Parts: sequence; structure tokens; C-alpha cells
Amino acid sequence: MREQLEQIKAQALDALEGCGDAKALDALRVRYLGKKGELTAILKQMGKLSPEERPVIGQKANEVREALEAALAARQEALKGSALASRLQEEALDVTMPGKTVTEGGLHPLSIVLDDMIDIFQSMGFDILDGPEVETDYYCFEALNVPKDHPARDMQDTFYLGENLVLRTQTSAAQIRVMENRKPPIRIICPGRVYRADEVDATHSPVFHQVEGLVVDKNITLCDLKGCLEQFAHEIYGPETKIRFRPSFFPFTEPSVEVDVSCTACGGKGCRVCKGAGWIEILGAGMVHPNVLRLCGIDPEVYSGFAFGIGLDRLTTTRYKISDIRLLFENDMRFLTQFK
Ligand code: 2U9
Repeated sequence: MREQLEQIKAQALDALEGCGDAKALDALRVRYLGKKGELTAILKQMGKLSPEERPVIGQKANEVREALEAALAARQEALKGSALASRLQEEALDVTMPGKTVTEGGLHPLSIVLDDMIDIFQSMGFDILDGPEVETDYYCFEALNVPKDHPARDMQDTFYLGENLVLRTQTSAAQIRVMENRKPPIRIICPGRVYRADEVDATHSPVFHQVEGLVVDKNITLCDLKGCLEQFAHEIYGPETKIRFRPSFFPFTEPSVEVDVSCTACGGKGCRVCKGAGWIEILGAGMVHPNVLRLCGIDPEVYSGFAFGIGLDRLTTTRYKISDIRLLFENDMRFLTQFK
């Protein structure tokens, strides 16, 4: 039995020597010192020994167990040490390396101008709303007093998604939904993307942006429209800016006007920017047509309203002197980073 113990000790120490990871080490612990381990099996046979042999073998067995436990513990420490060393090597960090520059984003020029417009109209008590970009024929045309045979409905001008569905050509479609669901007083602006089947060039894009406004209440007049737009022009272009109304036509407003501001480059004297006119057209507007109010369930005998439509892209290109509208849609970083 003594030889058996010596043999187990030698075998176990040998195996421990070559043991390379924690899992194998645990297996060796079970194999030699576990309940069903080789050393335990020998100890179980101690009962068969004579009373003289028993303490001697018992002492030897204890020695072997202690030697194995110590060797296991030492191997475990050694493995821990080498695991740490290799982790440190793998995860080595060169703190002297230069850092990566975090490039700071900025707002798109359209967003900068839109944010300004939202601030201005919000300060005048307007709510900001949006609606679907895919609209029914009714909300895009019919409800805006654009009859079936109107040229704006031409397949050449509008993107049709089905017989009755179109990509909205103006955000007024969303305003109709508001008029159907809210009682006056109504004071809203609807900024958003709109679509027309235009060929792309320096001043046209099939997708562009509008900010349309609508005010409906008792006793709303063209003077209110003028005061509101004058305030807007002063905030956007400066308090010295003048505005003027020229008669125009839109099916959804009556009377309708085109609105010019005194040239922001020459102050009205006439220059290359305003082509000598002294004025620059910035938007269209008018008093909401009684048919439009009536279709939304608002009595035009009791209520009146004004509306206006501003092309956000045009406002942005004139503010930043951008010569080509396509730059607003191409996401070229060389262009966009100029607006930080
Ligand atoms: C409702 C009724 C009427 C909105 C209006 C215009 C005049 C206009 C153009 C400006 C440049 C479109 O983007 S653009 O090409 N818009 O001239 N828009 S009045 O009239 C409305 C709005 C809502 C219920």
C-alpha cells in the first residue's frame, strides 16, 4: 500500500506539472483527491490493515494528500499568474498613441432656417403641425378648391401612387385635416416635405420643403395677414425690411397675393441680386377661399382666415447665397460642414 501511495503521488505530481489550464487542474483534483478519487480509494482499504500498519500507512496517506494539495495550490497560483500575464499582453494599451478625433455634427441649412421660422411663428402664437406625405386626392386637391380639371392635377405635375393617392404637392392638405377637427380660433404652421413631378435643375427639385401657415377666427382680415408677414420679414431679414403685396391667383385663397420683400442685398435701390427691381418675391398668400372653409364645416359668414405658403428651400438658398438647390439634397460633406 505504501508503494501504491508513492506511485499515486509521483503520477499526480507528474500530471500537475504538465497541466496547462484551470479546467484540467480541477479534473486532476477530482481524480486524486475527490470522493471517488484514487487516494480516497486507498484510504478506504485501511480497515484491512493490521493495527501496527494502520498508523504508519495513515501518516503516509496524509503526507501524500498534503503534498498533492500543496502542489495543486501552487499550480493554481502559477496558472493564475500566467493567465494574467497573457491577458495583460493581449489587452496592452499604448497610452501614448494619438486619440481619434470625434467629428462634431451640425444642423443642415434647411433645419437651421426652419428652426428660425418655427421660433418666429411660435412667438406669434402659432402651433406647429405636420400630416401625411401620401395624401388622398381629396385632401390634396378637392378640399383646396382645386377642381378635377385643374392643371395642377396633371399627371405631369403630380406623383400619383394610385387613382386616389398622391404625394402631397403642398402641406395645406394637413391644414385641411386640422380645420376638420378643430374649431376656430386656429393658428398653425405646417412645415414639411412636398413633391412635384419636376425635372431636376439648379432651381427645381421633385422634392422640396414648404412652411404653410393658416389663421382662422372671427374678423380676420388682409391687414392681419400683412401684419403677420411683416413681423416675419423683420425677424428673418431685419427690422428695416419692407414688404409689398402684388395681386395673384391661387384656387384656395381669394383674394390671393404674392409677397415681396425689399432686396436684402441693396435695401431696395436695385442690384444684381434683385435684377434691378429692388424687391425679391418670398412667398404666396391670401384669404382662405370661402369654399375651403365651407368644405371643412366652418361657416364663412361667421369666420374668415388667411393663409400663406413659403418655399423653405428658396428662403435657405437666398439667405446663404447658395447658387444650386441640388446642394441641399446631395449630402456632400464639403458643403454641409460650412454651416456649423
Ligand atoms: C389652407 C388654405 C389655403 C397656402 C398658400 C401659397 C399661397 C403659395 C407657394 C409658396 C412657394 C408654394 O412652395 S411654394 O412653391 N405657396 O403661394 N400657399 S396661399 O394656402 C392655404 C393653406 C391652407 C387650408
